[in-house]
Amino acid sequence: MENFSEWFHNVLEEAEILDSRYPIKGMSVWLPKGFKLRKYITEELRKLLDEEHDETLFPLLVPENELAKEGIHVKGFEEEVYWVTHGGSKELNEKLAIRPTSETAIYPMFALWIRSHIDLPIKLYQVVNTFRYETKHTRPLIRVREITTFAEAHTVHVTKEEAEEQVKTGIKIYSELFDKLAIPYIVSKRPSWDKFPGADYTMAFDTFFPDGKTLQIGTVHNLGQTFAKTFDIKYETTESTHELPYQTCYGLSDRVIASVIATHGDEKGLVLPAIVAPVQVTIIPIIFKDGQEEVLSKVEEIEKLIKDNGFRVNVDNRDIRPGKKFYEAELNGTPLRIEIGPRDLKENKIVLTRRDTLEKINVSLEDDLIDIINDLFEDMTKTMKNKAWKRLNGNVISVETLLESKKTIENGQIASIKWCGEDSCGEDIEEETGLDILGTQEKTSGKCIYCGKDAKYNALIAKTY
Ligand code: PR8
Repeated sequence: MENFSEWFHNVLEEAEILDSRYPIKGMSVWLPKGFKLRKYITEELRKLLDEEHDETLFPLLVPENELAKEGIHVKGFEEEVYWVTHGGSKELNEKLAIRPTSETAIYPMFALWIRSHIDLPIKLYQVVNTFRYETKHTRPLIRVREITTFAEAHTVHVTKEEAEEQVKTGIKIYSELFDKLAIPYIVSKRPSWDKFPGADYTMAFDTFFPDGKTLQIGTVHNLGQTFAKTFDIKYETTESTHELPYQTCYGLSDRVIASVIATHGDEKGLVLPAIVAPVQVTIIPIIFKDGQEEVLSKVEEIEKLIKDNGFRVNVDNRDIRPGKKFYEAELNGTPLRIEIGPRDLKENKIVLTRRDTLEKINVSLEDDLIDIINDLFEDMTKTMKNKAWKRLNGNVISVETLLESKKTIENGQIASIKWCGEDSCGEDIEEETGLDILGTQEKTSGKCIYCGKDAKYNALIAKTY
């Protein structure tokens, strides 16, 4: 892929995922095919969250005084908030913020709901749209002003340890989702200057795009007691004292969909993991004058068999050349294509083509087609996952000097350095290289590559979106 950015825009348009010509910058229209992909991805997320969270829905608008309550939080979002100032021609008494995220909508309600320790823990989530007036260059799905798929979870706990545990659970849930989608990721702790406004600390997932840039695709924040203090959330203990609980929140966005597209796609278009593909199998009848009836009845029989086994299948019986149908199935990323023609039927077989490798597989009509499809889907996801992880792992390079790290990043790779962990040193590194410290991972020995003090962490440096 020579020019990733161009490829990405083209594939969104040609595979009819989004129409980004909507006349407001940073906002696009989900087209039916894209909407289905989005639906199946969010369904997978919901399945994972529903195991221990309840889904809710809070209002889009937040009163100015609630938004303004948490000083650090509001400062972080100050420049990104859209405001509703009028109802018709009447100026509102109090401005209403359009949620950039929902802490300030949800936590005043937590203060009303939480009375006693028996009300805890609370684990809620919602999948909504949020709005951020992003000043950086916007890109469909990657940096948008209307985040259409903002999946945010909010939890409240009695103890600090429970909140710590919940951070780990959030990381586990997101890892499971990304594994299902065959998206590779790096989990790291964001440096303090890059954490979520108001959080104690932020754990982040980054993936690696084909153009050598990393994209933050999910974050898990430990909020400590900061928001509880601000919003006066208190519970009564067994000893009848009143205490502040501990909170976490974590979120994903349209970027997950962008990552599925960017990670697996190729020059022919989308390549989708079967689990989220809008159409999983497309059957293409190859019609000649002879043997038409046999072909059509076999097509019908196989379509029914596949459908009855719970797969999303379509028959492409449009009156156009088979070549055009193949081209479209490839562009749409349909995992499996089945051609059924008179010659193959005479030989008692059909031909399957898997989208990831474009390998053709002859299948005898005596074989168990459903078993074969299940095995193929599993193998395809595994192959896609291995390929993507290999690319990520192969591009994380340990370096000893800042100059080397600069070169690594110029090469479209991620540099791993030893770092003392001190804010001032980190900020100097960023300033000198013009690059971002993504985050830190496990403790390490040796010396900081910049200041020479004892190194505390491995830090990753990358070009980010
Ligand atoms: C929170 N509160 O809000 P976060 N376009 C697309 N995706 C985006 C954009 C954007 N402009 N901005 C952020 N994201 C917390 C957690 C409730 C949930 C994505 O956290 O500000 C990023 O992938 O870190 C980010 O990880 C996620 O939204 C959550 O946003």
